[in-house]
Amino acid sequence: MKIGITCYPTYGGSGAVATELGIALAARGHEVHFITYQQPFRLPNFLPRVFFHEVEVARYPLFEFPPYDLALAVKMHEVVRDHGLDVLHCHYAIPHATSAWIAREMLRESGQDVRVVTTLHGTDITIVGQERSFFTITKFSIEKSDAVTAVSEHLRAETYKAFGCTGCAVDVIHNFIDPALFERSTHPSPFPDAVADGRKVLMHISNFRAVKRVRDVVRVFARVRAAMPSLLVMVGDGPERVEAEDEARDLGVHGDVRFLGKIDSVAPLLAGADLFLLPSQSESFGLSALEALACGVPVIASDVGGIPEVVTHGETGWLFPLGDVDAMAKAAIALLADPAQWQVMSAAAAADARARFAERDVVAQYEAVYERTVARGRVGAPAMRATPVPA
Ligand code: GMT
Repeated sequence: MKIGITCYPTYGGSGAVATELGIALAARGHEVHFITYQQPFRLPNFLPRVFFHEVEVARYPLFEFPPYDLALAVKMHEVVRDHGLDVLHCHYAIPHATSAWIAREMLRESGQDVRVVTTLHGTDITIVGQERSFFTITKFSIEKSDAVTAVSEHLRAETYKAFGCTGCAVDVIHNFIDPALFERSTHPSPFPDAVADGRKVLMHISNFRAVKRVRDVVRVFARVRAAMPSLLVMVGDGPERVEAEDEARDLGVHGDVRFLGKIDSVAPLLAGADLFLLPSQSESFGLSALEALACGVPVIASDVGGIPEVVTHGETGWLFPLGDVDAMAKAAIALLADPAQWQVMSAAAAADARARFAERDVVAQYEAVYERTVARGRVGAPAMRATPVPA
């Protein structure tokens, strides 16, 4: 099939998933066209059957906010028209699903059609989509999609609850990992000095937005550091990085915290970690936690959103109430002080990540959605129950 993929190409889980999906689809013989405002960060320069179409937004002094969604719709229309795409797969509903709907309507004018598949990733439903300025267009665009998927059961339930689309068939297709890439034994230790000093390595990876609660990451680490020689590696960057750096200085542990900034390839880093921390306020899935598990790194996280679908409490990690840094630290200390239990949990993490979230199995689920959607043609999505616009 010929598949267009639109996503946020910048550092973040939805862009990573969309890009890895496109690469996997091309490897399976499909033709994949990325339609985004810049090359996705995980997309290597050249791959057979993979194409990149840059969305350019004209600037004009009258525009306080250049209409990216319109420019995206135009590029989608052009790429479908010129390359005969079967499907436009939009990752993150806002504004991608709306742009795809506009493109499909424009194509219809010239007798051409395309199927629109929308994958809901998280804050498009739980935060941004529920903003008054986006709610009705998000609901409309989900309803107009030919197929809708969500990355977790939790997010599907949130979609039904917030947008009232009980008539819509939202499929759950979890995020995935490439087992070969996230194989711990294939990567040399990235922290030989820490290993040599007998220090445990704790890690956090995110886009450092408020929802990730990076201050809690540092607070948990400070308690672990007081109990044993350890190092905290913070990967990524974003608005809360300064807060985390301040917290590290305030708690007197900044000498044992390394802020690496944005790193595209995280597998070599995760292969050197002993524990992964994800104390998020909200998380529809937690791709970084899955990537850690795949590298045999147990995860300590907050018991929120879709995280319990990824981390199995007591088997592949530990889940605690939001903000309970004392409980998180206590469990971290106990695990890191018990090599035998760590080994058991590490092996269970790597095995479970491969059993439930392997690329091969999950990509096949997306292929099945494309095939079903193309074969079925476009049927009107069942009407959604009217739900009040949030105050
Ligand atoms: O929803 C967002 O804020 C963006 C998105 C991202 O690009 O990081 O994160 C969401 O999508 C990821 C990939 O599906 C999930 O692993 C994250 O849990 C989810 N973030 C939230 O729900 C806060």
